[in-house]
Amino acid sequence: MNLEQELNEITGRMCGKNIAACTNAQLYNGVLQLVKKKMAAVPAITGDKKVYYISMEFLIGKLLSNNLINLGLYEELSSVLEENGKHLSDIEEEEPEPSLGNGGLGRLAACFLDSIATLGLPGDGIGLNYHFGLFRQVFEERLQKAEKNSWIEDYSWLNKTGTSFEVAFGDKKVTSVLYDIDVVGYQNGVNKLHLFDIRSVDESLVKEDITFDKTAVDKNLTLFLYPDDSDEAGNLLRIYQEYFMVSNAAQLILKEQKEKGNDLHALNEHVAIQINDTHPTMFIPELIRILTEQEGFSMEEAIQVVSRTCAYTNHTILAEALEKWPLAYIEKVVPQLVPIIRELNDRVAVKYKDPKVQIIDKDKKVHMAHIDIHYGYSVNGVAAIHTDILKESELNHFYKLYPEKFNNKTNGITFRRWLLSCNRELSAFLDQTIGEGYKKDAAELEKLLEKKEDQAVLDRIYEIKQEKKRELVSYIREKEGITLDPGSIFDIQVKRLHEYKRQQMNALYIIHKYLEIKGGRKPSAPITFIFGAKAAPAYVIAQDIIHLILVLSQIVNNDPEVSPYMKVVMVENYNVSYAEKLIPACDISEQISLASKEASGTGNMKFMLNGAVTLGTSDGANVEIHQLVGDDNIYMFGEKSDAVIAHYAKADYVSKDYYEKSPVIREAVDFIIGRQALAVGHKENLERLHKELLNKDWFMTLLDLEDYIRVKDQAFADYEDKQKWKKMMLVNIAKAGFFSSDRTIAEYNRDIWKL
Ligand code: 26Q
Repeated sequence: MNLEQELNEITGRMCGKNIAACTNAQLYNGVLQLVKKKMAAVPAITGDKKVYYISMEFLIGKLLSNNLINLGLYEELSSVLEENGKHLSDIEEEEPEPSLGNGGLGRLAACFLDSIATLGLPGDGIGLNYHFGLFRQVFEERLQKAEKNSWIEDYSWLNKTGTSFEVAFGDKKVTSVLYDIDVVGYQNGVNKLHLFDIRSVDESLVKEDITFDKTAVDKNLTLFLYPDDSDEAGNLLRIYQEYFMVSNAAQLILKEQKEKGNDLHALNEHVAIQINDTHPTMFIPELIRILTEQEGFSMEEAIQVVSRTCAYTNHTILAEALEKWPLAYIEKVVPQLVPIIRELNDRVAVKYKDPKVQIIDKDKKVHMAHIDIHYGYSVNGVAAIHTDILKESELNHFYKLYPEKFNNKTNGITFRRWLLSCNRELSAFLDQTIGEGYKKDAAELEKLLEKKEDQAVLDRIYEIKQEKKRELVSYIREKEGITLDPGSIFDIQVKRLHEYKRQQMNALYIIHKYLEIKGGRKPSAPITFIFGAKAAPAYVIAQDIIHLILVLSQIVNNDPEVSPYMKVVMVENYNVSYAEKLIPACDISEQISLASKEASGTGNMKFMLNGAVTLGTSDGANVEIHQLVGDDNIYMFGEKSDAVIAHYAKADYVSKDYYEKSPVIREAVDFIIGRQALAVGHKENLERLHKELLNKDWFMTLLDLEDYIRVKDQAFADYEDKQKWKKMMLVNIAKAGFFSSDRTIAEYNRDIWKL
């Protein structure tokens, strides 16, 4: 049977129609079944040693297009559909997007699974099967509202496994149910993403406004993913979720190892466990507990083998984001772990007196990262500067104890999704221009540098950008009801809303530009400012920043004097699918975090790969992008991380001084509570934000604002030199190879997992 016959057979069985007669929704279900069948026929990746990547988040995005590419079926299926009057792109729109992650950390886990399979390494993901995942964002009265986002339909990528375990909490027992999603490598075999659910889950617990009874843990445990600032009541539920995940993970891993006949005393020879930030840290005491209570290990033996098996990745240096749970919470949720955690703490206390490295502090809080560092064999940061800061300041007291454990693994992104799938025009052009080798060895993208003087190549890269901008314009017109000019410069900042990422600084630039145009100084080319960002529901100032951006959008777009020169859009419900449309259409990539605060960033890499030029601070992976492309192909500004760290140490940053010194800053900041803004926005939100910027500004927006304005204006002016811009685009694409997650995973394997 050929592909067309196979698909006709499936749709006939599912809905009694052939391909041509199906609706797009019916056809999506048919194609889903077809692809799942094809994946089931691909051999599993096997080997003597296997990595388990444990994570509370796997932000996998839609899977259809990626799986087709990795199976080598994209073109063939696309033609089959065309011949039947259907379009693969329409079918892709039918797929619901699972939102099983907050942002960078979750998306990284998904890119890693793709690369692990593509490199043919045995490695599975282990996480939770949230029914609603992260909330869906809608705007009402220029404020964010959260709605539930259900993604599990009758047909989905989830496969039932029949595996289930018992998990005991202090006050109840639950039974888990395991679902698997196949992860197929590019021209390679299949690994699994294991997602655990509770058998007694009850979706009807959730009310219209997405509130639910937080104490009914046996019904709610897998309903939602916690946004990164859960409230008091949510904290206990978060601990239930974390323990549920790691207890299932430990049971699954031991079951698989026993089935293979491996000796658990030599677990580290057959298994590597990667702990994705501190969220799965309780895996360590849980595995020790099971080995000692059920497998006849002595405490010493269990600690030894676990310490040789577990490795920890740190994704943040924000002190407030490091997990510290009151021992009393853990006692309430999982009393059986408390003696183990105390034992781990006592062993540390005997060896080291420094209070900074203890596991349980004087306030009886458990520092999760400290468990990972003492009882894991590897600690890695996610970009060169981030790892340096961990070693030299944030975790310096640990680095002095265990210098050999610390290592850097600069993040990466899967090129299958972030180039081949989201920008088929560019990847097809690269195929013709430098051959297809870059798909397996991303470093080959550098071959493009040989074409730097080739006018036809430069023109085509620019033309593809225009094409992607036109596509985005029609998508935004349809989704947001806003009409944009594809001839304008597309300046894009998309990422979670956080003060350290400084969306508010971008907003202040927009105010500045608006006032300039009102004053008669028109920009040389029209500019479109695009934002996309979800804010954690309890993060008040983040909500206010969204409000300000939506207010600006209203003011700017409706001002006939200004709107021919600039437009502002904040897209609703920014997610992976939206990113796939926005990133290929971007001219200027905004990466403007306060230096030292963004561990890496991965959006920066996606933009670069698609030919955008970065406007950024010396932070996270921007530093490495800068080194790769050189001064002439990036716009850097702002204080360096040393200076920022010194400001914090001396507590000498006073935002009001910057406000008072600079009329430009003052004018922009005061616009927030000016007549025009208050006519459109809410007084409470705008005044709170204004006050925050003037009296606190913890992430030093005003420190860098003037330099930001200067360098951003330069970038916009340079855009007018088309030839220069095209060359910058080319260099950025050519140098992006380093940021393939295939390179990152090869390094994890070489230095940490040793599969
Ligand atoms: C913690 C406790 C309770 C509830 C939630 C959380 C929580 C959840 C998510 C804490 C942090 C996160 C997410 C962190 C994150 O996405 N970090 C990003 O990781 C990326 C991948 O390494 C980096 O590129 C980014 O720089 C980093 O911000």
